[in-house]
Amino acid sequence: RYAFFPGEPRWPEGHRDLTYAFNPETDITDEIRSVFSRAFDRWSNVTPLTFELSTSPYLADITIGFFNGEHGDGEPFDGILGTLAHAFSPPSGRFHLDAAESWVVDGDVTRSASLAAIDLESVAVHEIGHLLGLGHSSVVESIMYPAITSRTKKVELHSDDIMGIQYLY
Ligand code: TQI
Ligand code: ZN
Ligand code: ZN
Repeated sequence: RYAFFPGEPRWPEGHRDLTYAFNPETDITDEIRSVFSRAFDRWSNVTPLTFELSTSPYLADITIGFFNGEHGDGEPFDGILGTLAHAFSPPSGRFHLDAAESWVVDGDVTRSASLAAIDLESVAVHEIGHLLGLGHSSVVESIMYPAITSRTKKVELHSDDIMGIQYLY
């Protein structure tokens, strides 16, 4: 079943139209932008929340960036596999991805040549759940279940994810 962070933090009532921006130091392609846009849409489809791309990482509620190793928050990335990404509970809005992963942005991850290939959209949907206040679920099929295998794609919200997010919003 779904879970929350201690104290059930969430984006406040008067702040349901959220903006997100990419760290300007990373080169973000149109394909990467559309992966994140699809991932945010999955959550906005089932909540009163909206997500709009902003060009200013200083003003945006949510900032997204790819980093290698130590990147200033005391939770260094570890190279290929291991930790893939992390996101902090509301209202932090920080969403970091390990630049060392073999991210599959476009195309079929299940047919990737790399055994370590990780589907970017699958990780984005999971991390956005954390950004909105969901912890890990015990339901194996849910997006918030804490396991992902390389070369798999899991992007559809499960009824357990939807019940969890609709409790918060
Ligand atoms: N990153 C962990 C995660 O997002 C970070 C983490 C560990 C965490 N414990 C936490 C975040 C508790 C919030 C609360 O779960 S990860 C998965 C999953 C990771 C893991 O790189 O290990 C996904 C990233 F769920 F599949 F295990 C994406 Cl989808
Ligand atoms: Zn970080
Ligand atoms: Zn997680």
